[in-house]
Amino acid sequence: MPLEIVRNDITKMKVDAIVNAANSSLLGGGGVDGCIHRAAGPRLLDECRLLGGCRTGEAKITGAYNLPCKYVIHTVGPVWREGLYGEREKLVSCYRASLALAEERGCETVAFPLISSGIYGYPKDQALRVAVETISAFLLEHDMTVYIVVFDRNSYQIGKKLRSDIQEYIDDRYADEHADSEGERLRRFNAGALRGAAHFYGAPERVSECRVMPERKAARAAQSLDDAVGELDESFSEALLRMIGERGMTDAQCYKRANIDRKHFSKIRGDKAYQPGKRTVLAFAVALRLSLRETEELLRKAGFALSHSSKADIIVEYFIARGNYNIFEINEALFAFDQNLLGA
Ligand code: AR6
Repeated sequence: MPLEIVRNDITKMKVDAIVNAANSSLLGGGGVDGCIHRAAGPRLLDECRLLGGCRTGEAKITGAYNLPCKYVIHTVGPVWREGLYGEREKLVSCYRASLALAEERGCETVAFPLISSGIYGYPKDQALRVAVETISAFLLEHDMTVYIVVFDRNSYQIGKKLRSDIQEYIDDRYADEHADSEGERLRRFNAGALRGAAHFYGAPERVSECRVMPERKAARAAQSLDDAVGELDESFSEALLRMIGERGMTDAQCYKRANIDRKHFSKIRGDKAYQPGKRTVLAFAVALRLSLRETEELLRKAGFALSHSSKADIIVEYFIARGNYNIFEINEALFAFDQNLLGA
């Protein structure tokens, strides 16, 4: 997946490059910088000494020594001073400079911590916003998988207002669904199963039509099965390609907006009967800016439905209902609520 948010210790990431939130001396320090130097071993400091420091907003690259990655990219974030001294621009520049270096070295996978959001005091929700926006803009033009690595729950926050809005939206829907008694759920399940069975075997009048000799009945059943199979609806992949065409989008525009990588998209394109996961379908619904009704239709093509028993579904619904189709913002919110992200 091109942009993923994960909870981990960045020194454990098996990627081509990890990014270090360093200081301008590049000679080590506390926070993630301290962790990286400890895990890489003293030869990292030896190499850093040769670099002559680094200015705020810029980046330099070294080997990774004992770390499981190939490179460490050292960047120096701004110290937060109430946002009055161009901190945002400098932080954007850290991400851009680091990604440019990673690309120059042919890295396909890169992991970032939330730069400046610790000792340098950048408010965490704003630091995350800058990271997500800058990385996702880069990924619209480049093929790379980028991880934002969040160390612990407290170091990850989306805006308070967004969180409480989503929470309210979930409470209104999720709670209803889960307040049902066991008996009521069973009743609904049975009703659904009966509807499914009726749909599968044919409507009641058709059933009565079938009062014929057993062998004729079998022949007719076989024939209708053939007919039914021959009359398959448009598949998920056919529908997806049609919708991309109707919107005048290129494939790349679509899979990038869906946070889906090129290889995964090629598989879908090449296989008419491709069976996607639900999160993949939702990712495309977002990329195609589908309404809730259209989203339901696309989900149905793959055998799914939006469910108020799923927090993730309600969160996606929240964004679609508001016409917010930014997959990266949606993923930030999903992550904040401990749900799997959309995309591959
Ligand atoms: N893995 C992932 N994230 C981590 C880890 C880890 N192992 N450890 C901390 N974080 P900070 P800054 C998170 O303070 O604000 C150093 O002394 C942490 O929770 O490391 O840019 C440098 O030498 C926070 O969200 O970096 C500089 O002097 C984020 O990483 C100064 O700190 C960044 O926190 C740089 O300060």
